[in-house]
Amino acid sequence: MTDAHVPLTGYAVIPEAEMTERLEDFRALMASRRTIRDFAETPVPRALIETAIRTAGTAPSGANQQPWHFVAISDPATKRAIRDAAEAEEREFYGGRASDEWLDALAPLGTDASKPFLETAPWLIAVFAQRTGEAGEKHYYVNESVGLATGMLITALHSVGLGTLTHTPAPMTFLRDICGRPAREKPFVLLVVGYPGESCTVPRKALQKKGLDEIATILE
Ligand code: IYR
Repeated sequence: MTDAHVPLTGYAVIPEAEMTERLEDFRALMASRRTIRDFAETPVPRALIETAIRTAGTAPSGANQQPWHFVAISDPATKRAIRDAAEAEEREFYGGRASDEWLDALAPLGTDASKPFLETAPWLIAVFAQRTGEAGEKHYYVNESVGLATGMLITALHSVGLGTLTHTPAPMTFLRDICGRPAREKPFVLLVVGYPGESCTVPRKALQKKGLDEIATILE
């Protein structure tokens, strides 16, 4: 062991029977996650958002460079500005920029250019991917790393019963200006966070998840 390494701590072997039970519980918890587009105005404490972001910050990343930045927004004026800019982009997207093939793929979701949830939901979390570090150093595997952190953020929020929408208005450059982030950061995703609205529905299609046989090959 060199100075650069320390012993692994906090690792405990779990008996196999308990692994089976815990993993099945976790699978069921995650299988109950739905992407929602109708949010209640009910406030969500800032401390919960902060802990969820700290969880995301534990994600693995290329060379441990942690090439992410999260901007959590509850300020109504900023949410309003984001909604205005996102809806302007979406009007162009649905009004001609998207191919017919793309619109056909989206049809089962029933989405359109109207995004009221960007104001209704108590929190928006803009996730930024840092192509380079503060000193200009190159970051590696940026999209993979930020994708992993975002997955962990969604998982953390879901684990306490908070709903999310993974929203990707395209292009999202307006997020950088509104959030005051530097040019080396690329908007990665806008996560909408809160409790589901009372009459929240989800597309039937969203319930169809591929089975293990379709998503996995086991070479034993
Ligand atoms: N950004 C648009 C379109 C959209 C694209 C995909 I891919 C989706 O899974 C859902 C929507 C919108 O937010 O409406």
